[in-house]
Amino acid sequence: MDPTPETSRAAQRAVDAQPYPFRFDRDATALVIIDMQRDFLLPGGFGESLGNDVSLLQRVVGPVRALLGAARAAGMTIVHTREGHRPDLADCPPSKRARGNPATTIGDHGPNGRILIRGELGHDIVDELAPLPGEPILDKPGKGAFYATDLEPMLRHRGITHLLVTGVTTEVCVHTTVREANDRGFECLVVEDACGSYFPEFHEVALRMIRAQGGIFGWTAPSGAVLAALGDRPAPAGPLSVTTTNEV
Ligand code: C5J
Repeated sequence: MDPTPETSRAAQRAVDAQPYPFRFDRDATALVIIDMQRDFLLPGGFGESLGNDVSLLQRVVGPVRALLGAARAAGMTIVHTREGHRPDLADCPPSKRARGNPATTIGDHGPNGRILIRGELGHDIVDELAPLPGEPILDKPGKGAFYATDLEPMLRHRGITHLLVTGVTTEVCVHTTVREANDRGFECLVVEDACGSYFPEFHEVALRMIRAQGGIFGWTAPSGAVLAALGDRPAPAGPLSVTTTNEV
């Protein structure tokens, strides 16, 4: 007999993921959207100041938007993060400002205001993914969303155990956050096409690193598979067929 009570059975979902199906309870899962800020996605911001082609990140907006709509429709917890610093830069390590010796750096003036500074236009999330009232916006000074923030108690208070992780960039803030979450016991699925990098090869390898060794940091799946799982139909009762390989 299936031991899961009928009330929670309705929330059970399974994603066709790698390295094996990712099972989660919609009510105990948060959609985490990492740093979809103008400063990373649009010209004139932090990403471009480091010499990157920011247009490469635009393709992430559509899949994240679809997931955001599905998560809202399902009443799930949604957390938006923003990387940035206080206007007085007191929380910005001097090493971070100097890194790469850019012509313009954190705190300098750009077309969207001071680069990577809280309250400036460039620091905010792109219009297409604007948070709704009630969706927490987490300002973080580092790459990881758990470092020097209240993300962990925010998730624990809501009974969140599983994360669907999206955003930019795959190998920097997404990866750091997933590693931090993994060490705290959260189960993470990284949505492949809802993450992006200025370096497509880094994106691919970063995803492989997450799901290698039987899912050393978590799972990966395309947004289509996640969207299919977020709908109204619960996962079938009983174990899913699980074949774990070391293929990445
Ligand atoms: C970077 C981020 N790449 N959000 N930040 O510096 O990944």
